[in-house]
Amino acid sequence: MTITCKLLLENHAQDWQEATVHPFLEQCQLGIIQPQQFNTWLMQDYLFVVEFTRMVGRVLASAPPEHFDVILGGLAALKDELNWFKEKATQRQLDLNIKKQPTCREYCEYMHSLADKPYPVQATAFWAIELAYNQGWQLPGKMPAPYDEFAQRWGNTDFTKYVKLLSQQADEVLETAQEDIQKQAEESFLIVAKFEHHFWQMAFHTA
Ligand code: HMH
Repeated sequence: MTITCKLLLENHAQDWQEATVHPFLEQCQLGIIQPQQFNTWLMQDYLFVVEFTRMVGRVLASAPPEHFDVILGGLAALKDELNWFKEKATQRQLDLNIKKQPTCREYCEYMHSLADKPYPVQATAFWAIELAYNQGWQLPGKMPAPYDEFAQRWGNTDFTKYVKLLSQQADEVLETAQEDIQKQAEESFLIVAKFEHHFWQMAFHTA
């Protein structure tokens, strides 16, 4: 039996719920998140996205040319996103020249380690990382300003379509992957889910 993105979500519904439903997001939706906690998330996520961009560059390097269109679209969006993060940090007078918290650092190290994995594993992790933010920012429902802008960035319908394309590309290569590679893809899904859960939690560990 072949693993698919849909089956991963069904078989690990609890882990995925913890990755995408968190008091941080609920407090954004209620407009009661403490600015210091929001800013902690924002700065750590900028540092994460820098390393995530490098990971996507490595995914491109492993991908068949038929997958380039979607991945290059993702990289173009990341170019915009990195500039947007810097704008948000300037508006909030935040210094992005800070250290990564342990969870952020470990997550970035994990993304680096994916370079040594077969492409189906990389494609599955890539999809899971994007889906976590797509669903995480969408699930709470409409957010008040200034958080609506953040919810829109990852929750908008184009981003949802992009994540769907990522799942199709992952499914396509999982279908012909050997069993142990499928197993590794499943492990990477669970590792991403764990890191995503801890990443939200990091907002409450102010440095
Ligand atoms: C922690 N996961 C984390 N940050 C992000 N920006 C994404 C996923 C992206 O899409």
